[in-house]
Amino acid sequence: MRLAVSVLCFVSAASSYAAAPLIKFNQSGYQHKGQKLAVIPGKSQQAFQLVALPSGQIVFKGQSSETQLWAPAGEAVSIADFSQVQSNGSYRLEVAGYAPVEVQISNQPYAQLHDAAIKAYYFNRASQQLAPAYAGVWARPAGHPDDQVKIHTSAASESRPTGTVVQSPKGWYDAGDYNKYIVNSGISTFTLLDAWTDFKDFYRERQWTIPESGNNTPDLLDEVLWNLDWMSSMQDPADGGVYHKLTTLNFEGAVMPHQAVAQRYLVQKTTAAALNFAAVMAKASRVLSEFDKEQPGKAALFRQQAIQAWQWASRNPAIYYQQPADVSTGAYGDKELADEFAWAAAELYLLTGEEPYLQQFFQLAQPVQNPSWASVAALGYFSLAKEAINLTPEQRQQVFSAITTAADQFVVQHQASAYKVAMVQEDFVWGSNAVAMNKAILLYKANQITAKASYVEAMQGLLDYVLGRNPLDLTYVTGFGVKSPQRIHHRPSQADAIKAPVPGWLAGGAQPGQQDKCKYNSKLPAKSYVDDWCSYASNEVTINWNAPLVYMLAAFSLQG
Ligand code: G3I
Ligand code: 9MR
Ligand code: CA
Repeated sequence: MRLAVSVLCFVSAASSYAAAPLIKFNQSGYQHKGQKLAVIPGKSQQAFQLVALPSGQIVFKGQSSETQLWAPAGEAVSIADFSQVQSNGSYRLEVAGYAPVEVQISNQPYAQLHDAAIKAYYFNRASQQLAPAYAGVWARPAGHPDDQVKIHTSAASESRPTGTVVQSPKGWYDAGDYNKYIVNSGISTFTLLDAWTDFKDFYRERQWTIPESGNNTPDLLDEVLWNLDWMSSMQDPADGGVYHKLTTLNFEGAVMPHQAVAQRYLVQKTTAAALNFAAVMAKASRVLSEFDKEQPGKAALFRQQAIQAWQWASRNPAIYYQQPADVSTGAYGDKELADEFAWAAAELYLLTGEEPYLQQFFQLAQPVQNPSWASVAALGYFSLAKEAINLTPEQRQQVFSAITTAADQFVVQHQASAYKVAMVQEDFVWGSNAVAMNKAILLYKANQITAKASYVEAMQGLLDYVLGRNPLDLTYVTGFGVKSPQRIHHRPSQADAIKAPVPGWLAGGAQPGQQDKCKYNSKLPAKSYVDDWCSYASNEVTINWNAPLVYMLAAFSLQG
């Protein structure tokens, strides 16, 4: 809405803002054609204006909405909508009584951020030196060769008794810790492979200076292969079972990778690991079949491994992860495996074309929920919706509406929320920022099925949220925005001599569990975040949280 604002008095002295709350906006910028919202805490219907820089010309005047309460943050806010401004450039957003903020509008506001978010995986590579040519100031020696990993008692078998030494190199460290967990690696790898599937044109030529840049495989797939090679080594060739994790007995201290040298173990084969592995390897095999010349033999190997893992899981359908008494690292335990079975069945159907897998998928008929490491039903629907060409019209309808039904709920949440963000109280769990990004993926998928402006607006709202339009005025990605996390729970960032954290990492985000018992400033769900090394429950970074961020940034970059 355009308004004549004659009574406005824009205060300019910085001191007058000291106590005032800040305008919340997407600190990475807005896409020229997209929706552009800022959040103004406080009174309803505040006059605002957008001033072009450096000219100083006023290009838009408006009035914010009625104030509404956003319960997760206990904040009353109104929305300033300046979507009508579509010319690329820098602008100052001014509201009387608030510190003005500088807003960017461009075709590609997220391309650089995308490259950093995917480069984060390179920074977390195990078994490889990070050379200055690729890692800059974050160069470091190689850590964790993982060429002498021991079989833990929980994983002992006839051909590999306790203490057997095996090799399981490469892969990405899970997070701020140095262990490697199949279930979490799986969803991360899958999401990146899915980004390849959905945004091939974006990725085919795109490079971000990794050792493999310039070979004939796209950088995205080179990066993913670093982890696939590790995952591949986590299958016991004797029976097809998959070890749940490769880990030290306890978390290492805040030291660099090469200084974290405690013995590592392969721990317990589980059904969840086998199914997750089967799904990811099946998808990987299909993707890599296009690159058989560049990556000889991988597609065939991964195909065979996927099938063997599925067969193991079918013979052992209820082996849940049980943390051994002498192990205290991440559990990633999950006792609901119908979703893992359904996802793996969908991927194996797409790999082999064999009908019984598809029947199994529909028999399990899992409702679509927002994906997370423990809840993967949606992933099978995503793959079928995009790639199953032989579904009956009824089956196709079932797959499509499972996705759009979930997305429609997110749209309702978005529209009802004062912040115009589809995040409700229950979404503030460990890794809430990834909840936001996974919701955005689901909305993107729904929009591919039935294009609707409301899907795109809700996606943008979630991206805005992690990039600054949130109660903490924070871009949750290291190295970007006006204000971003400085003290992430990430061992290399904590232990190196470099002040700035390793860039491109999405912090876990606000959640009221506060399991780390650090000193928080608020108990409110959307404000329960502390930028401190101490806070592994709100300020850690992980591969499964960055993956949906990478996906969304690619999605938005392609639109520009
Ligand atoms: O499953 C229950 C659910 O039934 C219940 O309603 C809900 C209420 O809080 O809790 C659910 O369990 C949660 C579980 O995640 C599953 O979502 C736990 O409360 C919560 O504490 C748990 O958090 C996990 C955390 O490890 C602690 O185990 C995170 O999802 C997971 O991302 C995180 O992963 C860690 C690895 O263990 C180690 N590496 C770093 C990584 C990130 O911090
Ligand atoms: O550093 C660990 C982090 O990577 C995990 O996500 C987190 C939860 O499992 O645990 C962290 O380790 C902490 C341990 O659980 C308790 N003592 C303090 C450790 C962090 O310094
Ligand atoms: Ca599950």
